[in-house]
Amino acid sequence: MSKLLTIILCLFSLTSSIVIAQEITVYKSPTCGCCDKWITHLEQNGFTVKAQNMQDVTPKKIELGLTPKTASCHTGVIDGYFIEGHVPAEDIKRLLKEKPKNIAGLTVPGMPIGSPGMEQGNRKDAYNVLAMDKKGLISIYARY
Ligand SMILES: [Cu+2]
Repeated sequence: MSKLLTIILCLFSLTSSIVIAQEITVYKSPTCGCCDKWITHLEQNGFTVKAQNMQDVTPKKIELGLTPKTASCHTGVIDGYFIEGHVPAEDIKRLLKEKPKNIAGLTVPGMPIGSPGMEQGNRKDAYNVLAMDKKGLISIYARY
């Protein structure tokens, strides 16, 4: 009986932690169309999105250590990491799986054409997903 209970509790905590980890809060302007498209991309990849509309997302970005050079349109927060701009869902999943302790978040600065939520026909511009560490140092996390 107690063994069965342990198994059930384990399964329960496992599923609930997955659900929590997959929930992302996204700060964005209410009129941002590409932000909504990116949210749809995340939802299609299994994330639960809590969208928070605000007129100016800049204070949130500054609070998280983002600069004009590393910022984009919307700002997501998941599991203590920021996700800035049109970061592909795959990279967020990798981040949550690896849980690097020195990384503050991922960013795709600007709004590259062809990134998730920025589709324009067949055009795909090359872009990098950048990782920012807790001291603000940038490294390349993924190339597209
Ligand atoms: Cu955008």
